[in-house]
Amino acid sequence: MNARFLTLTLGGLAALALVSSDLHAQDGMAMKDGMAMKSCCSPQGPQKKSAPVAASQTKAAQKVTITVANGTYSPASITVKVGKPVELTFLKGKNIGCGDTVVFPDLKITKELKATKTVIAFTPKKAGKLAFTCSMGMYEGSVTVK
Ligand SMILES: [Cu+2]
Repeated sequence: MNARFLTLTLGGLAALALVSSDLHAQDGMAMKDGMAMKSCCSPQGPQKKSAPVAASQTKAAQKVTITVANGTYSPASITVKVGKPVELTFLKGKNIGCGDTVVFPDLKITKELKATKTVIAFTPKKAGKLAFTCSMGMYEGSVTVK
């Protein structure tokens, strides 16, 4: 009798374990879907190509403020002059997703954006194009150095 009871109990536990692992799998799926919805890298429609914005020149630096929202940088394309300090101020907009980290691969700069504003400063040493992206490398903006 006891052995039979034990077998039944074990069977019950195994069934429970199966049910609960099923539930976990579903939880995982649901979470993944939720993240995909929020991800800046999920399709958001075509990214608008806007004209490059020239940095505003002060004596000490050349400055641009960039807002990150809904999978895009505004402006996404910036022009600066070579050899003069650049100050890019990043602001967090809506639906920022993984855009809350800005990466400049060529400059080896990775910065998590603060709630208020985040300044990324560097001095371009040569003409060319410096890309910047979200943490997953999919949102893209660029600084053209002339
Ligand atoms: Cu991304």
